[in-house]
Amino acid sequence: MTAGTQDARRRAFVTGITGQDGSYLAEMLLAKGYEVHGLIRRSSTFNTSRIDHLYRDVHDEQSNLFLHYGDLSDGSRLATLLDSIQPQEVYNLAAQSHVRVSFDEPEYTGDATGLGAIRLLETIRMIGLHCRYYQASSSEMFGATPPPQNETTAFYPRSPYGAAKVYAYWVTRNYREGYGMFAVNGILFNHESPRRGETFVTRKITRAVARIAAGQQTELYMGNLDAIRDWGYAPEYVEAMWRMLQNDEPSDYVVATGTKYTVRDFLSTSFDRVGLDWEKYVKFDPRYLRPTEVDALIGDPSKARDVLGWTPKVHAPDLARLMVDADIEALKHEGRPWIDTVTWA
Ligand code: NAP
Ligand code: G4F
Repeated sequence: MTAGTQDARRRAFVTGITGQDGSYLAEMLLAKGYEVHGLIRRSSTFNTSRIDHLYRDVHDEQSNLFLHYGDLSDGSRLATLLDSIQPQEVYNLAAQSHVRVSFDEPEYTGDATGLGAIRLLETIRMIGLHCRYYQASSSEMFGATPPPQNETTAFYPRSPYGAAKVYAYWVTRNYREGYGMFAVNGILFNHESPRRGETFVTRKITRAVARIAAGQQTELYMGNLDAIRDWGYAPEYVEAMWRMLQNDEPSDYVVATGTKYTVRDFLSTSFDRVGLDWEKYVKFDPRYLRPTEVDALIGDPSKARDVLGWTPKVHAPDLARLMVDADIEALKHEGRPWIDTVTWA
């Protein structure tokens, strides 16, 4: 079957499909019977380890996942792809998503994370595509504004990444209000999983805990342990993204657990899981500090609960434990592919 065949399956186009959220979203959409098209970057090494378990050869009649080379910096490629695929749902998850890295690569972050959104929106408008558009907005946009944060809280970004996400947020609203597009912002607070990138703080911790417990590492260098975050479980958060696009009206939603946990708390729970005292292993390294820090993010997800019927089940302590367990399991498979299993409703 070729891409975009005329059968009744709904078609979704997902940018960032090789990332944490993209992999769970693709998995969930496939479980719901969608035909999924993902944008992947050409790389000299394989970059699809999070979705390899979903992929079937394109010559397979049952294939319903299609991958296309492209980049959010390449507007003409986005136009060609969207015009040929004609998806009913577009999820823009691609971004240079690392806050610390955005201080090193501010211009590129603005291009991919900010301008990438307008390239997609303008393509959709220009080719007259009738689709629903999801923008991966972020609690990082609230930055220095104190918690709790909800849909009406003022933005005060504290990084080039946060500023780029504010731009993408506003162009999404502008295309909704100006052109009547079904375009929504999911303002997601930090969400984590065994598929989280290894340099984000939770995964850095749980991976180190597994390696220390196995005698493969002796210390862990960290930055600011006082930061407060509202950490949830990524598979639950991609369900919220999908619900936003199924609702009758387009709107913007905060997705969060409403609970707070410090980096220090996450360290303590993670080391406790293997019976170790974190203070014996963790050392400070200023290179992990940021020029401007976001001290506290705690979301108020009332609107997502009331309008979308979405509620989180996994909270930070359980999340830390499940990620430690997964990293211990992954260590046993080191050098061979391993992926966590999720049961979809
Ligand atoms: P992630 O794991 O870092 O994945 C980012 C994805 O974007 C990867 O597939 C990456 O491709 C792709 N990408 C990066 N630059 C690109 C470009 N120029 N063109 C095309 N693709 C590009 O991020 P995530 O945690 O899944 O987050 C998904 C989205 O939600 C991101 O936009 C992020 O900023 C946002 N968000 C995340 C959180 C969170 O806590 N996870 C919270 C709020 C918002 P490669 O695999 O080739 O690098
Ligand atoms: O895990 P982090 O790097 O995530 P951060 O900066 O909160 O950003 C993540 O969440 C955003 C949503 O709010 C997303 F939009 C964004 O794409 C990304 O997914 O850092 C969390 C906290 C920070 O306060 C940081 O300073 O942990 C602190 N931290 C302390 N030591 C560290 C470290 N962070 C990292 N990455 N590495 C450390 O060694």
